[in-house]
Amino acid sequence: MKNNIRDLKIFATDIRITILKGLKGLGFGHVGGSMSMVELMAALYGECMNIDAKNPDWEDRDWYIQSKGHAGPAVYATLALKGYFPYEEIYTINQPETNLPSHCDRNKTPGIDMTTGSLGQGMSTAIGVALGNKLKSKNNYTFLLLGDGECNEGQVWEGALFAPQHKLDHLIAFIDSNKKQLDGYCKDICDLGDIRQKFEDFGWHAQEVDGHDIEEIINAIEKAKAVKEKPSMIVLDTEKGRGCTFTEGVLFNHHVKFTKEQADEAITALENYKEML
Ligand SMILES: Cc1ncc(C[n+]2csc(CCOP(=O)(O)OP(=O)(O)O)c2C)c(N)n1
Repeated sequence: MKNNIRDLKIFATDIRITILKGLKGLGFGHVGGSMSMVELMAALYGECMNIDAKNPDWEDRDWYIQSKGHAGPAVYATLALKGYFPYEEIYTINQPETNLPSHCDRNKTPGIDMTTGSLGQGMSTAIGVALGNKLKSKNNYTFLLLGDGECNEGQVWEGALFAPQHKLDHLIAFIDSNKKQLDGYCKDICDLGDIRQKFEDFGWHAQEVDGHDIEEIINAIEKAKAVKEKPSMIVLDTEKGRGCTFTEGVLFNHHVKFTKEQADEAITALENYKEML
C-alpha cells in the first residue's frame, strides 16, 4: 500500500464531514446512500486510482462511473478534497447555477466521468468505456459503482451478460449493498438473493467484503486487478447512513431533511472520531 491506513481513515472521515458541510445549507439530500459509499471513495481516490486532479480529462486515467447518481455528494466531497475544484464550491451543492447538481453531470463537474441519475445506465457506459479502452490496447481501469436497489434494473443484467463474454478484465464494478433502496428494504421490493453468487454465475470474478473496511476494499481491488479475462464484481457489505448521527440506524434514511443543528452535531461527532484515530 502507498498510504497508511490511518491516513485513509482520516480521508474517509473528511469525506463524511464534507458531505454534511455541502448539504447543510439546503437542509436535505441523499445522505443515506452517500454515507454508505465513503470507504470506497477513500480506497479508490486515496489509494487505488491512477488519476490527476489537475488534468481530469487525461486520456489514460482510470475512469470512475457513479451509476447511483443520486449519491453525487459523496463523489463531490471526494473530488473537492482531492483538489479537482476549489473546496468552497462544496457549499453550492444542488443550488441554482451550481457546478455540483444533485445528480452527477459530466458537463458540469471536473472529475465526473458520466452524467447519471437514471439508474442502470452506468453499467452500459462503464462497459462501453472498458471495451473502448481494450480495443485501443490501453491498460487503464474502469471502476463502476451500482446501488443494490439499482440492481433491480434490467439494464444491469444485460451488462452482466455482456462484460464476461467480451473478457473485460479492466472493468472493476462494486455494488453498495446497503440492503435498502428508496422506499424500504431491497429484500421486500425485489429480492436480489445472493448477489455475489449471481455475478459469479454470470461469469464474473466476484468477491464480497466489508464495505466499511478500507483495507479489505483495497485488497479486493488488488485481487481483481490480478484476474485475467474476466470482469470483476466486488460486493460491498455496507450500512445505509453510516457514520452520520442523524441517519445511522434510521429506517428511512434515503433522502432526508435535517436542521443545521443536526448537521453541526454530526460534524462534531466526526471531528471527535478523527481525533481518536
Ligand atoms: C430508472 C430509475 N428509476 C427510479 C429512480 C428513482 N430512484 C432514485 S434513488 C432510488 C433507489 C436506489 O436504491 P439503491 O440503488 O440501493 O441506492 P442507495 O440505497 O445506495 O442510495 C430510486 C428508485 C431512478 N433514479 N432511476
